[in-house]
Amino acid sequence: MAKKKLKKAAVKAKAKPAAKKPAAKKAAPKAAAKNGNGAARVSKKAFGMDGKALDGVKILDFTHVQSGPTCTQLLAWFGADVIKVERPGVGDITRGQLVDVKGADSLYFTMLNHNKRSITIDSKHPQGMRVLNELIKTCDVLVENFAPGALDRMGLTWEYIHKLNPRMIVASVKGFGPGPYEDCKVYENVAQCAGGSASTTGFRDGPPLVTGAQIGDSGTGLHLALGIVSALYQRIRTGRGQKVLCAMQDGVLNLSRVKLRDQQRLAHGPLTEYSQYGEGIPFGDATPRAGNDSGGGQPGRILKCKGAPEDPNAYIYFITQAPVWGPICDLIGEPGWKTDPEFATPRARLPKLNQIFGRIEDWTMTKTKFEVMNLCNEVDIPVGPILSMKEIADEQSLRDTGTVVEVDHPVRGKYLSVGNPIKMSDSITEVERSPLLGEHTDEILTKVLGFKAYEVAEIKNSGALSAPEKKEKAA
Ligand code: CAO
Repeated sequence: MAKKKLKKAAVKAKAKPAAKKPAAKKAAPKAAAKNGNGAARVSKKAFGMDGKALDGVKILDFTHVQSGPTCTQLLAWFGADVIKVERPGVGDITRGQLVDVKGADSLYFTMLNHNKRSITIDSKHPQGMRVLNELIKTCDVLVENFAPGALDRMGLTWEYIHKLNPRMIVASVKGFGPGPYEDCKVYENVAQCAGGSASTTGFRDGPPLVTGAQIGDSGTGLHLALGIVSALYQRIRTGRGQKVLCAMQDGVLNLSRVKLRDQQRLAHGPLTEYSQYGEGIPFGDATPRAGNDSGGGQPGRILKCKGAPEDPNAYIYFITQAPVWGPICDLIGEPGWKTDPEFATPRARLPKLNQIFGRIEDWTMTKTKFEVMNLCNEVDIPVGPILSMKEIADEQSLRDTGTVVEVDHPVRGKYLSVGNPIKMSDSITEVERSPLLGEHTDEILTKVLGFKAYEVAEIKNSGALSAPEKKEKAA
């Protein structure tokens, strides 16, 4: 698509000058400048051969755990130079969490910190602050997800940073936005609950449920990445940085948008596409848990396939979408339901969804989930086989697209990771292993910040870059 657009722009640029020759030289840059950030030329290099989207952008990455690292990993995949600042000796706490290979960084850490460089700095040490000051002057974006107030307590207030580098964008993940809970620390499931997701997930007669997808952490990291690139874009025009804040509660609510839609619909009557409507169960005053009902207004359920329930993933998501009702009836052997007034219309079907899905399940249970998928897709019925993580890990097509990648690590060896899910035709992602703790400290001090050898020695000898235990031993 991007290729098409660029081609169009090039045609436009050529078309104008054809009328009047002397105007030809001016017209091309003008036309190109119109469509965005002022690039005055159209690259002649092949797609994927002209660098990456965020080449030249330097990120001071003060993130830890999951939400912030997800964001900076994406920026790194788009070409930004991400310099991860970690506490000496310990580093990002996830390096040592859920360890599976003794002595190696955990998968929790390695899978969230690809393509970054690591420097260890004690931000509370005067010499550490000296290095941080240089990083602030050099970088374009500071990303952090400390507990509320922690950055200020380090002395890195917005005013301080903005004075040192007016172009710097300061991007933060917090649990809550301004308000009664702004000082609270927040983890994934806290956000899922506070953002409205848990109250609407699960079955009506069971407790609220959190989801396996990390919508609070990774979801908010994604939101923050979009905020950062937008701020970078605005900076081209304004020349100045700005604060970008993503609260995890807000991020989860944004992803639960359709449930706030349903909350408002309740004022105008029952939610007819929810199974409980057909079952005659009254609605309360808040959006209920909908089990596996589809959120888009079309009845849907998860049904057993051949092998269930012994195989916990031998299931398929089946939607009785109105436009494909005919093919569904033919497939399951109920052609009469196409014209029977008791079944022929979506409205007539609503009170009978249990009966209908029961009949469809009788059919799906005679086939594997992949057989059901093939048969349904032949007649354009969308269905979703429940794929286990094992099946996903083995799926060749995901390897082919780089969505699942095998990465080599010097300590743990080969492991699987999720690559960049965003594919761009002119900014190709190469997934590189996560850094060891402090692996790039010297390189960053000298090559990025330009400290002289004697300055590096001074900073190092001060203990600002090493673990306190080591300092004590040396003394
Ligand atoms: N040098 C010196 N000190 C450092 C440092 C460094 N390089 N890096 C961090 N620290 C210090 C901080 O300054 C802070 O010290 P003070 O409390 O004395 O100011 C301390 O380490 C702890 O930081 P923290 O409060 O952010 O970490 P925590 O483990 O107590 O809390 C978390 C973790 C995630 C709950 C909290 O950071 C938070 O709420 N973050 C915002 C929301 C978020 O991103 N949550 C998602 C996490 S993933 O589920």
